[in-house]
Amino acid sequence: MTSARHKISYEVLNRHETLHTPTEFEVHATPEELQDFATSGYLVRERLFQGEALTRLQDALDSLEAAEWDRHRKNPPKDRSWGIILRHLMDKDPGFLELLKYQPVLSVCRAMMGPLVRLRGLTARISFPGAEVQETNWHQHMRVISKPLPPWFSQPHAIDALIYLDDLNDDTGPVCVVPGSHAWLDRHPDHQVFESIEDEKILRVPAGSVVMIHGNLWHRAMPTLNKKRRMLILGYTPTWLRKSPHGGPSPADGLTQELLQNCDEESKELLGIGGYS
Ligand SMILES: O=C(O)CCC(=O)C(=O)O
Ligand SMILES: [Fe+2]
Repeated sequence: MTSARHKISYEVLNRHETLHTPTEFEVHATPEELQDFATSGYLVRERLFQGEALTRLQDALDSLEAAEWDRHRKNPPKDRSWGIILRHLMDKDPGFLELLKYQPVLSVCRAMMGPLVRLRGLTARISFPGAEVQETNWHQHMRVISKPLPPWFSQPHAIDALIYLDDLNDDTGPVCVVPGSHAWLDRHPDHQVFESIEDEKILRVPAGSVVMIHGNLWHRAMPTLNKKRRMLILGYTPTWLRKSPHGGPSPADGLTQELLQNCDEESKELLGIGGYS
């Protein structure tokens, strides 16, 4: 589904000429939606991917799952797990690399965090019934907040687009968020809590939908009971933060390394080369 768009411009003061920085760009959201995202910490986009665009991502993920299955399920956990997590997706299939500049997500990231952003990662989570219970505990993605907050602490921001390749329902497992929790800088979710917590909001969305969340937002995925569930996490952060540490460095022979040999300044910036002074 396309949403209303508007133009936005940022000037980067004292800008160094090697910065890519678009001066004006079109944001795939209304000013009200951005305001609401800032307050609630999440933004739902139903059926952003449809038809072939959705099938391409599903097929690419199915192939990758088949290729990496043994590695992830050699010693299956006994009673509970998150399912399988595949990492460095942009290095492994050109269909995933296409998401690097996917405007419905990237333009919103630039509108919320400034024009200088970089990829934090593209990861997949696949969960399926008939094995151990597959669900996630309450967690957040940014885990580096100091307590108490030092006067000049830089609050890290990231946006993770949760891209659902299957319907989210009670068979596959809805996702839950706590609206406003991204702004809580004085606490974190208790360890290994899987149950409902106060003020949680349960989201059920059709395949192809995207739920964008601030990296500090409290969230969990409910159990996958009856039907396989596939999702991707496309994350961005300001250029001066680092990419996700999970899964180690990008594969040396991956597609992003190949792209970096011959690409525009914007791609370099998005892949973590430059974009800061
Ligand atoms: O599967 C979901 O809905 C969310 C997964 C998640 O939060 C994660 O992998 O970090
Ligand atoms: Fe998560």
